[in-house]
Amino acid sequence: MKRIQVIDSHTGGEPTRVVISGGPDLGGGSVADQLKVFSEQHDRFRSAVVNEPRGSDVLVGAMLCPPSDKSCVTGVLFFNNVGVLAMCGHGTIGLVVTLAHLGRIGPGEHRIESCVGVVTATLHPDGSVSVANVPSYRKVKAATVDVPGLGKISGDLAWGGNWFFLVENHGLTLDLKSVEQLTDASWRIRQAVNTQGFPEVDHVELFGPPQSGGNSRNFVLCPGKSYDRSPCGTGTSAKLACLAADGKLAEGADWIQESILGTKFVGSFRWLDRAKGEIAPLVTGTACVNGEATLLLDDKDPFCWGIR
Ligand code: PYC
Repeated sequence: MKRIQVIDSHTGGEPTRVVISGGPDLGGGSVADQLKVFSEQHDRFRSAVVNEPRGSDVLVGAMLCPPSDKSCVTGVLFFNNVGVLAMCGHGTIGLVVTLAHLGRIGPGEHRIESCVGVVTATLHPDGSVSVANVPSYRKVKAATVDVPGLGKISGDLAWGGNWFFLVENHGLTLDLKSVEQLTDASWRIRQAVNTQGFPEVDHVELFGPPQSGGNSRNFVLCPGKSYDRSPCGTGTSAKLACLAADGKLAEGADWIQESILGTKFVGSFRWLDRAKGEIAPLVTGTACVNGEATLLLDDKDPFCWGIR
């Protein structure tokens, strides 16, 4: 019987399950090296932690691992119902609140090594967390793809720690009643984008008018076909890169991104390289710890390694 200690939290409604102990030995090295070993050799562990019957399609896992950069408080690997994630903004906020809950960190700045670089998270005295995310940029402006059932759809391709296709003009209403339709449309868009020149896109982000006092509302479809209940930290970073490139948001000004639930992240950016359109995004949000558990992995359980 294997025992895995986890702490659950949610960030604006989007869950994170942090693996505190009991994970596989990944052999050290950089977090990118460890992620490779994790994804190539321990995929059933990923599934056991986040998939049914212990988890659900929407759960994001975050496993603590040793950082190669010793200035970091920890390394972290992110994963979901279908595989590994390069970076996760809501998950980083959940991780920081979890480490504070465990008494491992207090208010202040904490460096965290992800597989795509070191991010700096600030735990504020009020419990909110700001994540200085990896450099973000727009790769393609207004790419048009032909989407079966939807026609021609135009969107921007941007990196914010994951690859996003960001769409403004989709003709859909961003509310919870429309989640099935939004999921179907976003999935079709992703398939079209992937087969029409942009195979790297893993997330689709639809935008609409704000409904809860923010600047904009989004719907974000994740690689495993679940939607992000939070405004998506990496998606907000990609959005900031597009706003910066279009001159629609000034350096240092706040952008309040609402999720499909109406929960909010506050984003802003600093230019890293204006000529290349590269920004340093800062995303602030809150998370609540809502569970402490020991997962039991018993090989006699027919669904020990999750339903996949
Ligand atoms: O917050 O970056 C994020 C994220 C990615 C996938 C789900 N949430």
